[in-house]
Amino acid sequence: MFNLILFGPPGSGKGTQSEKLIVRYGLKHLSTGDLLRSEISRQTALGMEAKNFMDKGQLVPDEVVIGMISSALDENPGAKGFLFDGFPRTSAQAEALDKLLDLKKTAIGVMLALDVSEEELVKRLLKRGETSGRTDDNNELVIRARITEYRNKTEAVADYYRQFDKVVMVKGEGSIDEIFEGLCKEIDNRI
Ligand code: B4P
Repeated sequence: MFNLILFGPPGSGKGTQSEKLIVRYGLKHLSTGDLLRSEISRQTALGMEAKNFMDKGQLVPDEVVIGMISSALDENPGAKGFLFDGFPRTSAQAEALDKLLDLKKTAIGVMLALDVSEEELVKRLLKRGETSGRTDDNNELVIRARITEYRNKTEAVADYYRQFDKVVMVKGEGSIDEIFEGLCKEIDNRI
């Protein structure tokens, strides 16, 4: 089983690259952003709670996302491996993920971290906001708040995996195909 984390700030291309990586490597894609948006569109109690945080550019509470990931792991017992996209986003989430994977006698193989400048992130998210209908993409103040949450709470997650020598930085600017090849090279070296 090969499990990887695709890491990076909001708008760094995690969702975009995940779609391509799961096809090439046959991994199960677990995106907490997609899972939360699905809860919102179905107007569940969890979705309504999450929306309050997401609309302000804040992270959803740890216990909510950890519970969602735990269920998703249980629902996919035969997976060849998992691609975690947008999770873990806090040190508490990282520790919880390690424990969940340990129970399944597996672990994270590598964290691939996409490196993109803040100005490029804002440009990409505002562009997506023109068509996505996502309320967290069409307001520059909310986008900046998401980047601040990333700097304050999420960046430290890379330090957590650095102690186990599992982090690889990958260039996140350039064409989607160029970035994809950079990611594949790192995976092929480890798989
Ligand atoms: P996510 O859904 O994870 O959203 P994201 O970080 O904005 O998206 P992503 O990084 O995948 O977008 P992509 O770059 O692919 O999270 C949304 C919210 O959910 C969070 O703010 C938080 O509130 C909540 N949440 C999610 N997970 C959580 C967790 N674990 N804990 C707590 N809260 C959580 O794409 C961006 C744009 O760039 C696209 O339009 C794309 O087309 C474009 N793009 C991609 N690659 C490009 C390239 N190479 N060149 C030009 N444009 C490119």
